[in-house]
Amino acid sequence: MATAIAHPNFALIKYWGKADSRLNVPAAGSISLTVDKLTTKTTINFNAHLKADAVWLNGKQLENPELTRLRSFLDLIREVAGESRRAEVVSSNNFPNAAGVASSSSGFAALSLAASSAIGLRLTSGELSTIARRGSGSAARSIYGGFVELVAGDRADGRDSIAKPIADEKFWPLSILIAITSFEFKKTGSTNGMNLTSETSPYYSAWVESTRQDLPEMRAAIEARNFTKVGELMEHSCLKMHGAMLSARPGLIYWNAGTLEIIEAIKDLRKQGHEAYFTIDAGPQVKILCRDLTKPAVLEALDGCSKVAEIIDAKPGPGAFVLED
Ligand code: 2P0
Repeated sequence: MATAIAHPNFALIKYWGKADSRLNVPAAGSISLTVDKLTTKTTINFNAHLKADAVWLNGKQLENPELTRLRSFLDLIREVAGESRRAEVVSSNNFPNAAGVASSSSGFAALSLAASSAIGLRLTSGELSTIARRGSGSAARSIYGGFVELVAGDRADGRDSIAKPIADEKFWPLSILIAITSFEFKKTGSTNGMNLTSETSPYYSAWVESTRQDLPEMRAAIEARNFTKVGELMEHSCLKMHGAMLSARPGLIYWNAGTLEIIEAIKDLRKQGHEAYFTIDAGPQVKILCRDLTKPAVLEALDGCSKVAEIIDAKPGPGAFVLED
């Protein structure tokens, strides 16, 4: 039995598309920032008397299709460890699931760590990230804290598609404000959404190719703590990804009216000299990056947005860790 904690991350350079669906290898690398306030806590108990894996998420027993996805993932870990026992998994998040707040990133990171630790697998963080990636691409990045790159790799077996730390959570204590505009479940999950985009968007190859070029620029901007460059590149990657989503057939629209209201508010703030940047994932929530100095102005601007339901006031957070008794 073991319990692990992981925090979700949001991408500064986005991942949206796979080179290999079976091995869950991304078509291009991505760069993220792990978030401190949001937490997934997962306990796993392998038990020889169990006939099948059972999973509870936020107090509710998981059913298909999510249960099948979780069982296949546990099969993968069992295969690596030579383990045959089934498991009971109890997991809880302190934030909304499946609404673009990256619950799968912390979910599969915490599960990978808890499961490997319960079985007694001794893995490096890099090895753990490749296992987490098989559950969910973004989960590989949540193994580490702070700024993290998921490298696409070029091996056919996907083993070099691994997360690597760029700078830890203390390197640059920026403010992260997450504006929640809806608590509804998203209608198209990320895996289906990215497959639809790669199969039907005429912009997809340009999206992948240009993302590869964005990666070294973002890495350098983070290392130089160049906030303007990080913010501009982050917004560009976000809008470019949503452009590819919009151009799928049928078009994928993850935004709502509240999302657009916030985008306008952030752009207005910049015109007034307050430097803040937005990014949006596969959902309607908006993540805003700013320096502490600018946080009061951003909070005031969000206060003036009629469709903001909740604001999460966060900082860069640590990587996944095992909770000792
Ligand atoms: C990201 N997202 O880089 C991008 C931006 C959402 C939009 O990674 O299919 O749940 O499980 O590997 O990791 C969400 O995708 O996808 C995601 P799968 P995942 O954060």
